[in-house]
Amino acid sequence: MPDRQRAMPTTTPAQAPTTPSLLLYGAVGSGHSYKVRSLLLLSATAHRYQCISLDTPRAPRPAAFVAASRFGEVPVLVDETGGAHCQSNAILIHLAQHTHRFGGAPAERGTVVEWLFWESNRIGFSVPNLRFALRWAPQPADVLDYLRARATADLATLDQTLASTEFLLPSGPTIADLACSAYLFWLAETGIAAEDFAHVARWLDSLSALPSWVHPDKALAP
Ligand SMILES: N[C@@H](CCC(=O)N[C@@H](CS)C(=O)NCC(=O)O)C(=O)O
Repeated sequence: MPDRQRAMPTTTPAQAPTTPSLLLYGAVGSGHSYKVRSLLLLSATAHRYQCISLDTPRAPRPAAFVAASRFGEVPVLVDETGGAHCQSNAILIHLAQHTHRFGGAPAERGTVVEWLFWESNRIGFSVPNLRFALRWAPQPADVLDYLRARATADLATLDQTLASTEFLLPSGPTIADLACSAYLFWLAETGIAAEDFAHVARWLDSLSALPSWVHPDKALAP
């Protein structure tokens, strides 16, 4: 073969597509999964998403998920080292630290964590359980009343805060907003009208207007 035909190509070969090493396990209808998926999408963090069917009992779920999920729940984030991160708000903190996105200003970090703890005990308890009871697991009227009263009180807390600020923290949207709002995009399913909490409704509009925001039904689809 003449030398000129054997010469190395002078153009750079096309890069083989790289597979993102971050893997998020989540599920349709899971606001806890949505918090994490939303942060990954809003921060344009490369990742893969695998939808776990929660209709499947825990043991026969995919073996890699079962091995990674310390508590048997979604979400789970598996990182580039193979380390598995569980509990949605802990994952949010981990990702905010690593992406330097949505963590809030340095002086706000303590308040962000306070909102995350509030969320897990209040709006992340009341609204999901009310929705779950109404959609999938019927409960006695007393239980529904209890959950509805809690949800209403939690929405009032958010509404009061959001009356004087666009997002929960002054610097802009943070993981506190992503955590506290996750289930509220399905609020209509609880029979509670977001319009009754005008500042919450405006806040949800602001969040959904962020670049790369995706509604949970689409973000969590298989
Ligand atoms: N505290 C957990 C709650 C996670 C959770 O409740 N996950 C639900 C879906 S939203 C789940 O995996 N349920 C199925 C199961 O427990 O088998 C978190 O914040 O991540």
